Amino acid sequence: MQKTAALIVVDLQPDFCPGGALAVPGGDEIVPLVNKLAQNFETVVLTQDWHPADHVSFAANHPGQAPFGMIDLPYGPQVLWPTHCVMESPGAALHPGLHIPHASAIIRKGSHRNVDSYSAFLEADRATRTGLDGYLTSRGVTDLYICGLALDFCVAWTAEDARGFGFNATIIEDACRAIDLNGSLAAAWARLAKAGVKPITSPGLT
Ligand code: VGL
Ligand code: ZN
Repeated sequence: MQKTAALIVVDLQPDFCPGGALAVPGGDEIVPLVNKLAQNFETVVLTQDWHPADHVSFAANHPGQAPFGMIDLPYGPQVLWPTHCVMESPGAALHPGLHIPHASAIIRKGSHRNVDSYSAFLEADRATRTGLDGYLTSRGVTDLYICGLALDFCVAWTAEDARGFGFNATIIEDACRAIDLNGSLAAAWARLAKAGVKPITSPGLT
């Protein structure tokens, strides 16, 4: 892979894997493939979903609401999730099977109590930046390859925002798993196609 390409590994954390608080079916199955793919990239960025215990996206913080319901927040509709990826808890760690020693940055997102952040670039208020765009640009990166969890939420939002910041963006489909809540996977692919995000499978990469 050229020096201008980077791999973004989204939210590969125990809470998104079977047995975790917000388990994505088959989430842990992608770990060996992600480790292998990372060897092709000089720049690898890992992300961690990283919430305070009183985070606005947790159903438990809204009396009378149940997980997977919806509420309206000042920045728009918000899915209410089971409590997950509480900062410094074991479920919020990087997956113990991840072995990417040359990964050069870790972006933690969703740590502001009143704002969720599926995207690794922009929080859900669509205004607060994580700084990832500047990090990548200052390293001369123009092409992003994105994998991880969950395909229809954090991977999709990260890929869409990557396009918005002017990067070429490709999702490595077999190195992702999806939640698929109320048709969210099909809806995500429709938005991604519109944004110019390309899907690829890992054999097409090398
Ligand atoms: C995610 C729901 C809530 C994700 C994070 O990583 O896709 N989904 N927080
Ligand atoms: Zn979250």
